[in-house]
Amino acid sequence: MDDADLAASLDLDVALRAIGATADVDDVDGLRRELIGKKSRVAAVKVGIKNLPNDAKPVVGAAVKEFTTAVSDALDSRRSEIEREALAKRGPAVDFTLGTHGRRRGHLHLITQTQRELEDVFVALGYQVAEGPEVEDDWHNFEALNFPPGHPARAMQDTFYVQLGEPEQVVLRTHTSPVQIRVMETQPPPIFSIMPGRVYRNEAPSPRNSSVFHQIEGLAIDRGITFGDLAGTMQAFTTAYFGEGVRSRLLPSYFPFTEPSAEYGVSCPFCDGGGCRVCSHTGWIELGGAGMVDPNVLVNVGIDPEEFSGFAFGFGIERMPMIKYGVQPIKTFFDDDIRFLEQY
Ligand code: FA5
Repeated sequence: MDDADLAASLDLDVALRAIGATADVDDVDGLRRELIGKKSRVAAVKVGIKNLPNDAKPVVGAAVKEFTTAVSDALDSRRSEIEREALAKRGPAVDFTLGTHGRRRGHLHLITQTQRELEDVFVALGYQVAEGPEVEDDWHNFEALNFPPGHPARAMQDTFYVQLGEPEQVVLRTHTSPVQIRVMETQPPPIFSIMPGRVYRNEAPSPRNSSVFHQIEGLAIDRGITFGDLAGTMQAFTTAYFGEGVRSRLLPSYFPFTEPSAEYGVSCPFCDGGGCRVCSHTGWIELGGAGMVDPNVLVNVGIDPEEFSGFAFGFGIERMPMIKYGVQPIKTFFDDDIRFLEQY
């Protein structure tokens, strides 16, 4: 058989029937090698073209091209067809997308939401957020804060002791003020930090008090910080959190680690200071403590009180949504009742 006969022997119909009869992708790949591979008949014809008379070359070349293209296209589409059939046999596709699909989405707990709102207000004023441990030593929770052993002010914060080391030396922190000490011990002034977190007190639960609750502490230390800066910061916070028209006030108070010390309160947002049940008819709501950092505390952490001064404040986080949304008693936050939690 010469090359022209060979070209004529490239029977496309036979090839297409064979392709149509394949059962799986291995059959298709095998047939591809057989029909248009290196050792196929069409490959031999292609090699022989150069020996043909000139007038036969384009005719045979075109026949080879037509055969190769048609067979290759038919093999491709048969292969896709087999793959589609195999996929269809596997049954419906499994949807791995994590979606809600009719289930209700959860959200952050009201206390976490409040903590983040408070953080946002102070971060916008230029404060950084710091954290400290909930299991604390006596130095950070009390002594460095000017509560020496036996000091009567320790009784202001009934303490849970942890049985570790020397007796009564490891406590569940009773306030977030020990984080002030930790920040000042590790960072030189200027310091503008807030310190939110969970605290513990060994006290009987009441509508307003819980043995586990949250506080947010603030600390500003720099040259020339005055009580006026504290008052201005408290008012800026009050307006940012409670809105225009709510006033703040600082009344004389006592904390061992601030001098002078103040009680921070806001005019009742419900009665605009006129007196109502929420504010016990006083027109004011007490939110926390504040004051100028006592020079002894600065000395305890190695900051020169002749050069630097500062203020600190600390308020209860639960008190904020209790006022804003009228939540009572405080234990409502921790009952895990979804009907309460999903409202906020
Ligand atoms: C302190 O804890 C001081 N460390 C605050 C402070 C910081 C003063 C910096 C000066 C400078 P006090 O014990 O008053 O202070 O608590 C502060 C606030 O925490 C209270 O005003 C109240 O809002 C909240 N709080 C206190 N005890 C409880 C409790 N058992 N349950 C819920 N909230 C409480």
